[in-house]
Amino acid sequence: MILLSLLLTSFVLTCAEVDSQDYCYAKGQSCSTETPRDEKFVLYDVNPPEGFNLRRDVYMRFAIMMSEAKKHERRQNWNLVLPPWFNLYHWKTADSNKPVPWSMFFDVESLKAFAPVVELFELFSKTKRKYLEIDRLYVLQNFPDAFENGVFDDKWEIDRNCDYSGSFWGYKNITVKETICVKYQGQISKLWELISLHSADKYVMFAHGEIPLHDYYGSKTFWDCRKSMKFNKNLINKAKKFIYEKLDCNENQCNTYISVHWRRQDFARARISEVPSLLGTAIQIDKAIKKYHSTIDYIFIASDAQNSELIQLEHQLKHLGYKVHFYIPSKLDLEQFSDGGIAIIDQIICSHAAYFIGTHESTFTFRIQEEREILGFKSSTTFNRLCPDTGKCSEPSKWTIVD
Ligand SMILES: Nc1nc2c(ncn2[C@@H]2O[C@H](COP(=O)(O)OP(=O)(O)O)[C@@H](O)[C@H]2O)c(=O)[nH]1
Ligand SMILES: *[C@@H]1O[C@H](CO)[C@@H](O)[C@H](O)[C@H]1NC(C)=O
Ligand SMILES: [Mg+2]
Repeated sequence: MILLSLLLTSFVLTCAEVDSQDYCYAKGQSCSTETPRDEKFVLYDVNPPEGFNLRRDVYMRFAIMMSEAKKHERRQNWNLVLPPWFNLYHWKTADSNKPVPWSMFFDVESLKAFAPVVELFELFSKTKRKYLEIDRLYVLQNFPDAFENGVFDDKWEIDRNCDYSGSFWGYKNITVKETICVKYQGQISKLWELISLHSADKYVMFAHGEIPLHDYYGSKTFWDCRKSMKFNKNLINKAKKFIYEKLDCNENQCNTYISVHWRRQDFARARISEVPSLLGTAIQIDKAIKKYHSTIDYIFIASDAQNSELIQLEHQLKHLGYKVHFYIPSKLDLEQFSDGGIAIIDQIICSHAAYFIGTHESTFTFRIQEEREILGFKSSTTFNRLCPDTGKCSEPSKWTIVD
């Protein structure tokens, strides 16, 4: 009898809990003090000279921060605005002076399944005003000495002077109520301390979004976010078609070709001690194939090198008996995908190769390595680098997947 009454009480209690929740929903509001309609937005911008692939990592830091916010009742109404791709330094062809939405390169539905993100144009269509007024723009800056007293502490400090070096992606109708300069170092989640300084703010922006660091680089959440960064379908299809037609493979893990990311331009000029010469590149590729995949004779090369250099490298490798492939976009491809899309197609093709050799400390290479981890390649086929012709050649860092 006692047991039965105990059971009954707990049954009644459970019902009561369900009831009170239903009540909140029925009244069209969540149980928190704020209504779900009171949406708030974080915008961010990155140091203008930074390239596409570092920006992809900065996105992950913010996306993880916003996805984690969903676990806090009082942060649930925050969204992240995807900063348009604008005026990228490495994009030489096409009209790069127009802001490009993320859907051009990524599967935005997939991004949204990981974190509450919106494209800037979606936000525009939500605002009824003629301009978008940002409540607070925090311009982040590094501390002059990151290791004050010998330690790297997470900290921030309001500063007096600074400039916003960006241009709001070229939009003249974005304005700012107040700009605040902040010296900042450490994990990105500390940005909530800044946000809470003005709790009524609806639009908050951070300039120099590359300064805050990942809370946990390489964690499971990191990889969940990374997996959600699927590319736009048209880019995937284009790359797969090339792999099928030119490299004779119809699977995710190909055994018909090896791939190389041969970063040149500024790397060949300013990082002489880390990258090989043209001839040195050919010799190293040949050695790696002989050692690991002596039956393969297809080589795919992704590069930002000038045509004249590519022709020479191709010549060297052909001389050694290989069949060399580049993805050379037609005029139409270039119009459809733009420089940014072409680079992604190069990355996808590199990702599916039996064996990959990258360039030391290139974020373009890092993103290919992550993609290969997601595709399930053995790490030994992925974390390989081109070495300088002479001198030290350190092992590449291995960031392996956490499922
Ligand atoms: N198509 C193509 N573009 C490349 C390649 N390597 C570099 N680039 C271009 O140069 C930029 C390099 O900048 P970034 O993305 O910051 O990578 P990182 O400088 O190598 O760390 C890329 O975003 C591309 O626009 C390549 O192999 N193929
Ligand atoms: C700002 O201008 C762009 C066109 O330059 C327009 O598409 C956008 O809707 C405008 N934003 C707002 C908030 O009116
Ligand atoms: Mg770069």
